[in-house]
Amino acid sequence: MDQPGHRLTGSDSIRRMGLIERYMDRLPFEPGDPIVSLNEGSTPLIAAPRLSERVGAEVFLKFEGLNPTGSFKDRGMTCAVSAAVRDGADAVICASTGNTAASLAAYAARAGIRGIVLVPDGKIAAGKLAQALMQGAEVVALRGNFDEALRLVREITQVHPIALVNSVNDFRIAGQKCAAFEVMEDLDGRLDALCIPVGNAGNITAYWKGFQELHAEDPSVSLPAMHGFQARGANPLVRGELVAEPETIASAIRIGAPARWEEAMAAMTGSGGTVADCTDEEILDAYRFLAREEGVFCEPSSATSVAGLLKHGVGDAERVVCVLTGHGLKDPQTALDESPPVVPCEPDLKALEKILVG
Ligand code: AN7
Repeated sequence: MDQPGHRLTGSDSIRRMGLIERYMDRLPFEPGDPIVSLNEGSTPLIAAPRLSERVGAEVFLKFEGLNPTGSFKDRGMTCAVSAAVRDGADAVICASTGNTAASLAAYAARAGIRGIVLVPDGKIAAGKLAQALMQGAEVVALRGNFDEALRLVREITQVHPIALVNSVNDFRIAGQKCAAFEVMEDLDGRLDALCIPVGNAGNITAYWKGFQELHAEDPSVSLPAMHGFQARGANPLVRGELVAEPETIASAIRIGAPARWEEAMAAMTGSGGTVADCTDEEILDAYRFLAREEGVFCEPSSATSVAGLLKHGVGDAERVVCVLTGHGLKDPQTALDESPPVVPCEPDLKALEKILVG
């Protein structure tokens, strides 16, 4: 557009761009492809001064809760749904602990195609269920866990023409790797360690892929150590064996059979990182700490990256990024359960003064 006033320059235009448009030269898309986007990505990297003080390193939070549906899943979903539309699909499906379901629902709505999600009955946070339903997905509540849901969607997509958009789909990984590009752009290519929650192990796989790509092109860009953290009750990578009945308050990562197992382990060992776990109590402590001390409200599963950093450390890393994968509003019930009660007050000044100043 040549109209005056409609010209955007520099970072202004980047913020208005969706992920595929911003990184098209690094993604399996061509100009002219149909793009299904909600302007995802370009999330802020927020300095965390109190956390930095506690761990004795410079720590930043990659707040993925600020994506369009409130989680990092939107990065992979813009790619997976765009590719499905390019291939002529008229339906997409996923198994989900909640966030993938919410994201699929939004992108399927945007694309005008059928969206179907299988979620573990009673085990997904209220905000995620509300999103999936409100955005018109067909929500199937499975009497089983995520791992069983993933097995079923793999099976049904073998025999019916429905596109599978779980992170077993490589377009998901391609989209999610772009978060690594953003981090390195914001930090001028210097980062020692990345802390990240691990569930189905797609995201850690994607970040590692992104970091490796940048480093291969320009060896002066750091290859950070990848530290993956799981919940104690859903810690197959820590135990080295499947967990048949995973259980944790961090419902997003209540997964016992991660699909990207080998790639995630390769990321952690190949980068000189670690895999370790945190108890639900430690995760909730980090969740409250982030909200109250840093002013950043993420969902419990996301706080696992910080819980892991606080518990296990990251060696002598000087500069650390913790990925906060989803927004706190996803799970209002846990927030209410973990907070003090409201203070009731009659509508008069004396009553209010009594409460506030004693
Ligand atoms: C907030 O939505 O698996 O290791 O079905 O929602 O890439 O699986 C969610 C995963 C971390 C783990 N934090 O990422 C799903 C789903 C949040 C998440 C993870 C998830 P992966």
